[in-house]
Amino acid sequence: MRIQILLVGLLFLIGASFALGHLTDEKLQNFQYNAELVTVAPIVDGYLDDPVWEEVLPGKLNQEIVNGSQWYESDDFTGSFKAVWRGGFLYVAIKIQDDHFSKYHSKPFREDQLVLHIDEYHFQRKADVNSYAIPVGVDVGPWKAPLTSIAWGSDGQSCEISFRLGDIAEKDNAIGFSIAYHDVDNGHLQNKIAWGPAGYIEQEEMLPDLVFSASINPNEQQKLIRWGQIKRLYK
Ligand SMILES: [Ca+2]
Ligand SMILES: [Ca+2]
Ligand SMILES: [Ca+2]
Repeated sequence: MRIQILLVGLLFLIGASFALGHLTDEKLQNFQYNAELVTVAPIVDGYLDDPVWEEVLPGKLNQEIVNGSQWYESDDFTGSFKAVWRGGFLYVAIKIQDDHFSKYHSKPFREDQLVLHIDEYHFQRKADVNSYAIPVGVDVGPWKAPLTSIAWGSDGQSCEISFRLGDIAEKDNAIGFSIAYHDVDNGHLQNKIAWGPAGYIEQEEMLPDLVFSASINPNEQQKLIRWGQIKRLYK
């Protein structure tokens, strides 16, 4: 009987320390976006009409990272992203809706911003060197590597971004990745809404994973090749 109590106590202690010490890591480990390999890269023009974007699932921006609560889609803000890879490049498409677009006027805290982290060496930590503060609707580049280009649609509600990652963009490899929207309405920062696991907050230094996956089927490849050729005729 005493042994049983001791064993139960021991198991409880192990369980508690694991849960307390690894809670966030655990959630992050189970939280990732799979970017799919595509045969023809999307055209980085800000318009998400490339067929590749129809084939892949979105990651939703539904975590408020100032207070750590779930964000529900609303007129105030709704956003999502998709990502694919091809030939050493990662392509990210972002769709946002905002009731008040506060456009770029060189005052970072008075404008809507996308804040991305891309940790290509998978240190899994946020750092200035791997973060990008991107004003909505304009390309204020040049950007530091590995970001190579950004294009916005004319309404400022969609954009495409490419990152040159070379050998890092390889099947089953993982990088640290995060994406957040800083929503300024009527001159005031209202919310920061991110793609992240439940309970994720801004102060959390760990980044979720983006994994390079490959499971394309040949029929889709045909369609994509045609689309790439057709669209280039009009460029
Ligand atoms: Ca496009
Ligand atoms: Ca808003
Ligand atoms: Ca806004």
